[in-house]
Amino acid sequence: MKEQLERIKVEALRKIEASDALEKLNDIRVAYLGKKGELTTVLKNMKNVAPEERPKVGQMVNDARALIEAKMEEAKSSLARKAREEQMKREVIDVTLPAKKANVGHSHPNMVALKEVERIFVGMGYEVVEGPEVEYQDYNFTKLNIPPNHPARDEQDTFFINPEICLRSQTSPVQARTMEKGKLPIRMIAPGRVFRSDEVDATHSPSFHQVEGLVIDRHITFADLKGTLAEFSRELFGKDSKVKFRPHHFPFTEPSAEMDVSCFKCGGKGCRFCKGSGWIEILGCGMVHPHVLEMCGIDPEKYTGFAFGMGLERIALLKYEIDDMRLLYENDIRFLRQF
Ligand code: 2NL
Repeated sequence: MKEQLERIKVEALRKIEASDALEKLNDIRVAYLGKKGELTTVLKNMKNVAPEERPKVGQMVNDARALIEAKMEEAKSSLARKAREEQMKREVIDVTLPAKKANVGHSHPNMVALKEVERIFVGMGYEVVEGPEVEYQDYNFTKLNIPPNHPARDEQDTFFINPEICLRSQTSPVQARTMEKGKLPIRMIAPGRVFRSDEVDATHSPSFHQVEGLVIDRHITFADLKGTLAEFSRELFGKDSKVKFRPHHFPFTEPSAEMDVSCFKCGGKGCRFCKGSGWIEILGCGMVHPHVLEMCGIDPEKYTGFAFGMGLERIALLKYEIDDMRLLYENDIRFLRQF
């Protein structure tokens, strides 16, 4: 009996020592201490032991059980500790590593250019006004003195939603709406997206952006227009920038002109950038047609005004020396980050 107990004890302790996983320890517990385990079997066989020996053997069984249990607990906590240490090694965090940068994107060149244009006009006391991209023909054309059979209304140029409603082909309807409100004087710019049925190429897109401007007050003359737009050019392209006006025609202004700025690359001598002319066309402008004032509820006998319009993409391409408008719509962050 004694030898059997000793053998069980030694064997159990050896197995505990050798076990490298919690599940194995559990198997050992079942094999030795469980209901049908070896130590339990010894107790069950107590009837074969001489009565006077029984307390002593009982004591030995209990001692063996206590020892095995203690070793088992020890092995268990040592295994748990090892497991935790390994986990810590695996999941180590190096707090000295540089942080991952958030991918924050970049302002679009159109918006960089628009902020600059807005800064200049706001500095001269203008308000920035926005309006709907889907417009009534009435605001997009009629009130701007573009008569019903004018080619600009043609399906080829304008996207129609239905016979009365279209995608605005210019931001002028925003000015028409502002004039109609009747609060004078007006000093405003209207930036925004406009739509024309154009094929995509290096200088055209069916959706692009405009900034139009409008000033209405008593005694506004073409001199105010020239002075304002010359100052705008000096702010945008540098203080040595010169402007010139060429007669032109728009239905909504009379007289009308296109304005060129002296080439800011060559100073006007002529280079590849200005195609040798020394001048770069940047906007259209004119004195608001009396008919337009009338249709928008303003008395042309009392008030006059000037207006202008420019393509924002054109300004961005010029200012940042980008040679293809399509680059502006790809939104490749490596491209955008340059501006
Ligand atoms: C261009 C020319 C222009 C206007 C836009 C305007 C607006 C009202 C009344 C009168 Cl409400 N005129 N806008 C005037 C002249 C030229 O744009 O080449 N834009 C890209």
